[in-house]
Amino acid sequence: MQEAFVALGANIGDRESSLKEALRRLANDPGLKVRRISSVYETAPVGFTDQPAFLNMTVSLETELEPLTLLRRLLEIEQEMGRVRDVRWGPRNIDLDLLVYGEVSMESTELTLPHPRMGERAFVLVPLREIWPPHSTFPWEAEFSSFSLQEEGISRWADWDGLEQRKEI
Ligand code: PH2
Ligand code: MG
Ligand code: MG
Repeated sequence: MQEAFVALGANIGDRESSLKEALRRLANDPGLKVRRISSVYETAPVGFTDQPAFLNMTVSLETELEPLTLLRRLLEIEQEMGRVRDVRWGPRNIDLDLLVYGEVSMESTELTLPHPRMGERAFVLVPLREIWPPHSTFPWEAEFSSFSLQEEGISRWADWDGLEQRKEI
């Protein structure tokens, strides 16, 4: 059994419902067990900045699926949820990114682990650090410490429990 970490993001449509729907699909997948769920953050767009603010969060999963199989399952959930890919780094109703898979380090055209740009992204590291196993060192602590949440345009939106209570999942 491996522990994998996934980033979720949404910035068009009903962002909250999209995160919940993605979580529901992960939780209902027989090959996956959702272990930890971060708070939800509202974050200023990075990369292509002329687009609406995102909601971002992270989850950890227990799985026996191989990394590529897990990646393909995540992309499949995006497809099932009607994700349209057009602008790179552009608006999306749901984005599921595989960040970390156990201790695996790999580089291929389809998948690089850990995710190659995660160290620069406060919208990834802030929710990821929240759910990182408490007794192991967070590998991006230096990058994390260099961020100012205000400068990065990140604010806490809700904790997951609060979000679940607002609307039925
Ligand atoms: N995702 C991107 C590009 N820019 N900015 C924020 N704040 N959050 C994201 O999830 C995000 C982004 C490409 O996947
Ligand atoms: Mg992404
Ligand atoms: Mg993606």
